Amino acid sequence: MKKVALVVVSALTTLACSAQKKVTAKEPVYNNPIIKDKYMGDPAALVYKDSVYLYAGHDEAPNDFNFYRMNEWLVYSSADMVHWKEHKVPLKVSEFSWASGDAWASQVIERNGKFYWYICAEHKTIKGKAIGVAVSDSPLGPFKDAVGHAIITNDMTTQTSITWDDIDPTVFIDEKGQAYLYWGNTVCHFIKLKKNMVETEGEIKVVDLPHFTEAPWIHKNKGWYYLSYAYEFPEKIAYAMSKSIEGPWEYKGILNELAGNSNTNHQSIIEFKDQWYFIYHNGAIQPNGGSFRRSVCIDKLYYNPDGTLKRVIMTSEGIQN
Ligand code: FUB
Repeated sequence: MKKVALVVVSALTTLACSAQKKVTAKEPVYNNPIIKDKYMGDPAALVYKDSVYLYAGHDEAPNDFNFYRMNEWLVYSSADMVHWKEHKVPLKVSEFSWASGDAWASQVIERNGKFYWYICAEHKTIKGKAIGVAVSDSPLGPFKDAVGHAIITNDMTTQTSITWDDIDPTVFIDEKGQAYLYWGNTVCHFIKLKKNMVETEGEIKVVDLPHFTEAPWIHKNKGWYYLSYAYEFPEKIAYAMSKSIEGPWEYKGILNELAGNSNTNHQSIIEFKDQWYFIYHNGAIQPNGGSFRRSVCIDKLYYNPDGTLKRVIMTSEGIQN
């Protein structure tokens, strides 16, 4: 009898232990890409009040179509960088009467309670890409064309003969209240914006950056300006630093390596609740993801004590709670 009782007790102990193991084993959570039911590229994030708003171009190319098909931009919001809420489509290329298509890279910025959305699209009558601006009273839109015409067109920039050098706008307002528009492909341009945010001021200037392809993004931390950009093609992300937004910029090196399964990478850099984030796209969603069916990912960004940036570590886990 005693022997039977011993066997039963030992079997029960083994069972209890394995049950305990099952309870404590943690399932991995893969938060990258952050949105898995839709393709999108060119993430541009805006921190406003207690939320982050993420704007991206909707990649609508069918699986057998190997170029961009993009007619609208999307917006998502989050209060913790982990859970993202999709909102109604806030802006379509058709809003711009001067544009014929291509909802390429863009950025939204807030000034005096209004939200200005700088976009690039193909121009109907001036051959090539152009930059326009839409405005709204809410970060979620609806956005309306602010001026009825493009503010930068291909005929204004003559450094290269390509017709797609006027793309990828990014805007930054410095501490004196001066707004700057940076943009470009092959050549990186910038110009001042008037306080009304819809008119340019002065002349277009050029920044010389090694292997500049496109996707400039400006951010500032502890007295340093950072100009990150897509480097070479297929694209890595590199960056330069300066004490002034007008330069001179000192090249600092590669910030992010090639993004998986996508020849573009396109970053956005923000600080939210005391943490810096690097937001980018890749072609991770299988089986049909790729350069024209992209997905947005987020990983943390860290600084070295001298202000330079640590190389981004792209992860599947992304941002965890
Ligand atoms: O999304 C179309 C183009 O691809 C963007 O304008 C570039 O930055 C690249 O990501």
